[in-house]
Amino acid sequence: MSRDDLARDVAVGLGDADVQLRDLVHLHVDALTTALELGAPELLAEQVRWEATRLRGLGLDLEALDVRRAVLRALGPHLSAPATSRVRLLHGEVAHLVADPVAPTGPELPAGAAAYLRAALTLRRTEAVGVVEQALRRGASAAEVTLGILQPAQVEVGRLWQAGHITVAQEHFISAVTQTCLALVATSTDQVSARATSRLVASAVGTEGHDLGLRMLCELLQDEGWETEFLGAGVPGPDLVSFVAAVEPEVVALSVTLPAALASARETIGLLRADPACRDVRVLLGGRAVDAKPELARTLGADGWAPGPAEAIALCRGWATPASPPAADDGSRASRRERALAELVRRYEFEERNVEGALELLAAQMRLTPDELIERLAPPRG
Ligand code: B12
Repeated sequence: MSRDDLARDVAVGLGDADVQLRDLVHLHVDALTTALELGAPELLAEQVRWEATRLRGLGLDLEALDVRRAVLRALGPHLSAPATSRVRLLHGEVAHLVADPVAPTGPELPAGAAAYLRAALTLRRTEAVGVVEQALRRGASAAEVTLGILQPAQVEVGRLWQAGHITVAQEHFISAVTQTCLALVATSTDQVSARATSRLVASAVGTEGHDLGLRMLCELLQDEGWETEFLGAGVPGPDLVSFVAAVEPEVVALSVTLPAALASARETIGLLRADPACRDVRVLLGGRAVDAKPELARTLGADGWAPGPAEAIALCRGWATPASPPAADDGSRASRRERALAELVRRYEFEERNVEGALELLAAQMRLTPDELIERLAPPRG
């Protein structure tokens, strides 16, 4: 039985053949099969919590439990007795995990995020982008803009869609505005990463379409002095592997939001491990689907998991290639004196044979000690 046929049967069994409900059943079946395959009931529990709100958002008089029952009814004739028992057992574990399937209420958004979202929801794009521009002008860091304005706004957009208050079209509009704002953030982080010594390649895996969170992570790593190559979604596994082999990053960051893409994560990591050119690369896994059960990162073959940029940055620091130490005598007193003398010749056109005396003379005229003048002419290299 195909996934589509099953979704249709379940939707009909629930008395509603609505397309959106079929999407919900697709997600349910994906979470169910992945939870069984990976022994991770947490994945289905997360889906069931989400369904409670989504069903209300769709205005349907159904409980998440109705969906579980309908799925089991539709699957029944196609499953062996042991397989049916496994699904029943899984449902039991899920019921235990989902203690409180109550719809989340909207969080109190930080002021910047609220202003940004208000503007974006009412299609005032310039005003929304202006909120971010202004924050950057006032000296806000990439992390403050990304995690304090854009991320909370995006999460709230998801909640509004799930609850049926906004449409997919509105969500797309706002996400596009957020992409524009991330490009603004990038103009500041690019300057920092110009001195990078470590690289990270980032990609969403398989059919995963969510890549905004990963892009945010990349911007924040850039701001930490990493060079990041953000590939987004839809990169075939073999293409990612050859890219990684050519670029030779220290870390590959893979993002998974939907449980259905976890299998692709395992596949992609397997492909990376199988290529001798990628053997030393560390694989970092993250995203909502992994957050539901972080141990999955190891099960799927990754070297680590992080729930967000701060933890990811800490992990990546341990995997970074240390910056090469400055030339042995670069910071020494003698070499700085040499550089200062060369500056005097270049800037003030002193003759080389007189330059030692010129240093003393100039220092006295400027009411500085010779060492202070050297400090000015040849500051320590950072
Ligand atoms: C924008 C959006 C989309 C856009 C994505 C655009 C893009 N280019 O990313 C589009 C339109 C493609 C989309 C489609 C769908 N979406 Co959507 N989407 C969202 C939304 C509203 C915002 C995503 C976002 O920007 N989040 C903000 C970022 C900052 O958060 P984040 O992704 O979690 O990332 C952070 C961490 O997780 C972590 N992280 C992420 N990746 C990685 C990787 C590594 C290595 C590390 C260390 C850390 C890390 O760091 C990030 C920064 O802090 C979310 C709501 C939400 N709560 O996120 C729903 C949401 C994820 N979508 C959802 C759904 C259901 C869908 C669809 C199935 C809907 C449909 N029927 O079409 C499709 C699936 C498409 C697909 N094949 O993937 C649900 C998922 C529910 C579930 N059961 O999991 C959500 C939660 C909405 C909701 N509240 O119901 N979506």
